[in-house]
Amino acid sequence: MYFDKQKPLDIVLNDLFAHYRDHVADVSKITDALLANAVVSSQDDIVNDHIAFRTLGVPHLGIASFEKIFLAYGYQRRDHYYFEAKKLDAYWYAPPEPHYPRIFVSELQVKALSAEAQKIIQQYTDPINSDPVDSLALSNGQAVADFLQQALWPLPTAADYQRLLEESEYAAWVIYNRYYLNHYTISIHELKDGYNTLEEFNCFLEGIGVKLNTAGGKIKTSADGLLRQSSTVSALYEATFSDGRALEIAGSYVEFAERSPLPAFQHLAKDELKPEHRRDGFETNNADKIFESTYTGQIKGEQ
Ligand code: OOG
Ligand code: NI
Repeated sequence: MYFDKQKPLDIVLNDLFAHYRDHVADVSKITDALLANAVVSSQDDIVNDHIAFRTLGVPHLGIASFEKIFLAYGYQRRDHYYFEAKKLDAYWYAPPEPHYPRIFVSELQVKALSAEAQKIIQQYTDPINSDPVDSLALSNGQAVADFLQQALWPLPTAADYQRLLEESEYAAWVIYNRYYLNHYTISIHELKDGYNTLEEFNCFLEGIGVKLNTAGGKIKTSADGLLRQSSTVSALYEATFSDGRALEIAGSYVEFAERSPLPAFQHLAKDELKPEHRRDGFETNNADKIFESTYTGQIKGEQ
């Protein structure tokens, strides 16, 4: 996907994507259908709008720790978002060069959870008494890629996972899935006619049997109307817990974003439009619903 074998950022992004594609069946299913319909001629033709990660807001972890990796690679922190009901904070990061994806990183406000849920999380994270990113050689792309697949805390018990799930689906997701890539995002507006609106693309996705997140409607639209997003719902994966019990739990999903030209550039012809002419950033109300792509209600279709 990213080709400069010398650059740590390229190594990290390629490795994250390789693990994600191996794990999330919808990734290849969608790429293969786009290839079969001659919408793209390889995975590399698909523009990755952004990738996303989830973190726990406890000492030495959370956004303040995680962001160091991507700040070192030239990413810049931009807007803050707050999700009151979900007890989450997030920032997005602008890439060092336009061909790299934006990054969206969220963090659970652990202190806002019940004492019991806080205790469960702390039981796993308390032994971490220094920032794990600080001991990483960030110039070594493979070391960072390996770090992002590594467990920083012990595997939870099934009972702890289930207790967290009752109170915060996000907390349960992170305690098991850790820093795994939460989603990559196909830039819909970059595709050819017939596929480059979310209405058309969602119709194509449902035609190949992909299940979409319906929270807030299948298409989530920003207040200015210029950022529209849809996403799949996570599949269920059999996960084995530290007590040997197995449960079906949520993993990662795929997102689709359509960014329209900003008012000042709406007169430009299609072939004159560059990424910088389009709506940038994220939208709290869209994101709030996209988080639910890993929620039990969406996965089981209860809504
Ligand atoms: C992130 C949800 C928000 C977006 O593009 O607004 C998001 C998550 O599920 O962790 O991806
Ligand atoms: Ni996203």
